[in-house]
Amino acid sequence: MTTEKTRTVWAATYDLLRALRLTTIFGNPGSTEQPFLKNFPDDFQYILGLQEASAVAMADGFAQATRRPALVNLHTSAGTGNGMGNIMTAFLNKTPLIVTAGQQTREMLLCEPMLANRDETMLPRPYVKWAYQPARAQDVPGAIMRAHALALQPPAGPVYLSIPLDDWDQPALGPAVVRTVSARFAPDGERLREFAKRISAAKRLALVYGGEIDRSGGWDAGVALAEKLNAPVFHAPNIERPSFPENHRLFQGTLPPALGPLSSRLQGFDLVVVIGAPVFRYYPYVAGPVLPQGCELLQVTSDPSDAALALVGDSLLGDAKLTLEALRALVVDGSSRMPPKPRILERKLVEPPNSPLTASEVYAALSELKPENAIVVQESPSNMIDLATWWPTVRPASYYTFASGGLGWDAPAAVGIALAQKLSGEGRPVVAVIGDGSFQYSIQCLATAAQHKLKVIYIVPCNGEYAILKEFAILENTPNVPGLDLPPLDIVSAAKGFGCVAVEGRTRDEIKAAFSKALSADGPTVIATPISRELKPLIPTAAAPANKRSPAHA
Ligand SMILES: Cc1ncc(C[n+]2csc(CCOP(=O)(O)OP(=O)(O)O)c2C)c(N)n1
Ligand SMILES: [Mg+2]
Repeated sequence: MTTEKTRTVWAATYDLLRALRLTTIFGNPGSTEQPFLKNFPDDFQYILGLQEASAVAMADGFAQATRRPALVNLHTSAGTGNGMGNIMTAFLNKTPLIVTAGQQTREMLLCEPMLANRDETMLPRPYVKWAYQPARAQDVPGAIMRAHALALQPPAGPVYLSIPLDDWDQPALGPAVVRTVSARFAPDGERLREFAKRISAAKRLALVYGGEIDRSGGWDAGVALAEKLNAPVFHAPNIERPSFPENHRLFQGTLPPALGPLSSRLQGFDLVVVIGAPVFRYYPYVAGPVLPQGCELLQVTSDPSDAALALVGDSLLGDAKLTLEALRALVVDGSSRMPPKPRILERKLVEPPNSPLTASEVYAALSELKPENAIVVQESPSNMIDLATWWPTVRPASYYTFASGGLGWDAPAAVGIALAQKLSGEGRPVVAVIGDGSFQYSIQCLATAAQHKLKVIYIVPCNGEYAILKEFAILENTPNVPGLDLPPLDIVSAAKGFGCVAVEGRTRDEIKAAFSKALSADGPTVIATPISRELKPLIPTAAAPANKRSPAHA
C-alpha cells in the first residue's frame, strides 16, 4: 500500500495520469523509459508503435478523435528524432499531445553516456509549445500537470518533457495537484460587434472555413451562420479538417493553395471572412496578390500566431465555435443576398473503364459502398481532388489529414482514430486512402492495427510514382528530377507481413468485393489498387499542361 512516506514519483505520476484520464499511452520503449513503464498498471493501456513516427501520429489521431489530450512516450533523443516529423505535424494540426521522453540517469548526464539526450529541450523545438526537463525528480508530476494545461489551451499543440530514468523511484512530495484549465475563450465583445457590422454591410460576402471549426465542435454553428448570411462558403486551402458540408447549396469548393489562383477565385467579393484557418496556407508559389482589388479580409482564429502572420486583413481572437455562435446572433439576416450558384461536380466516367482504373474510377466504385458514417483519412496527394469529388465530406469529424504535408502521418493517425472508435464503442469504420509512396513512411503502423483488431480499411492507389512531384516539376519547370519513380513494391505482401488481410483489386468488381469483405472483417484490411498514371495540373486553375502522360509511363 502506498503511504505518504513511500509514495514515489512513479506512483504520484500514475495517479495524476488517472485523474487526467490519460490512461492510454502510446509509445515505443527503450531502457530510458522502462523505469516509467515498470509494473504497468492494469487500468492503463500501452499502445505499442513499432517506430516513433507511428506512435506520435497514432496518438495525434487518437487525441483528435477523442477530443482530449493524449500521451506519447518516446525513447530519449533517438526516439524523439524519429517522431519529429509527426511532432511537427501535430504542432500544425494543433493537437494537444504530451510527449514524454526518457533520459539517462542524472548521475551520469555530465559525461554524456549512451542514450543521453543532449540539449534535450532544444531537440524538439520549434515544434513544441514547451520543452522541459524537471529540475528535480519531485517536479515530474507537476511538470506533467503544467504540460497538460499548456497542451490543451489554444492554440493546442504538443509539449515535450524529458524525464531522467532515475526520477521514478524517488520519493514524491505527496499526491500531485490536479488542476483544470479552459480549452476555449470567447472573443472580445466590442471587436466582435465591429466584425458583425462589417459582415452585415458587405455586398458580396464570402466565408472561408478552416479546420479549427470542426476541431472546436463548431460544424453546426458554421452552417447556421452561413445560412443566416446566405453567403457562399469555401474551404481554406490545404485544410486538415473539412468544416462545412461539401454537399450544401452554399458550398463553393476548396480555395486553390497558391497566391494568384486563390485571389482570382475570390474576384468580385468585397469582404472575405476567414474563420479557423491561417491566411492562407499556400503550397507552390504562383505569383499574384493575396486578395483581388477592392476586397477586404476579416479573420477569426484562436491562434495569436496565425493572427499575426496573416499577410492582410483584420483579426479577431476567439474560439471558432463560440465566435460563430456569437456572430450569428449579431449579423443582419442575409436573405436578400443573392445566393451563389450551386457548384457542379465533374463526375464524368467512361465506359468501359480505363485499365488500370483511374483514381477517380476507384473512388467512384467505392462511393456506392462507403458507409455514411465512415471516417476518411487521406494522404494520397495527386488524386485528393478526385477523392473530394466522389466522397464529399458531409458530417463533422469525418475527414482527417495533416496540416503540414509531412508524409507518414495519415496511415498511423488512422490507427489512432480507429482505436478511439473502438474504445468509445461508436464503431465508425475508418477508410484511409494512402498513396503508394506515402504508405512507406510509417507502414509499421499496420502491425498495431492488426494487434488491436482495428477496423481500418486502407485503400492504396498504386501508380508506382510520386505523381504529385512530377506535377510540381511541370509547374516549376524542373525537368529530369531523379527519384520520382518508385521501385517495385509488393504492398500486399508487406501488409500481410504485418498481420493485415491484404488483397490487390484491379477491377471495380474486385475492389468492391474486397471492400465489402473488409467492412465486416474483425481487423484491418489493405486493398492495393493499381491506378493509371495521370499528370494533372498541380493547381487546377494555373497554367499547366492538362492530363499529360507521365514521362516514365511512355
Ligand atoms: C516526410 C516527407 N518526405 C518527402 C516529402 C515530399 N513528397 C511530397 S508528395 C510525395 C510523393 C507522394 O507519393 P504518393 O503517396 O505515391 O502519391 P502520388 O503523388 O503518387 O499521388 C513526396 C515524396 C514529403 N512531403 N514529406
Ligand atoms: Mg504514387
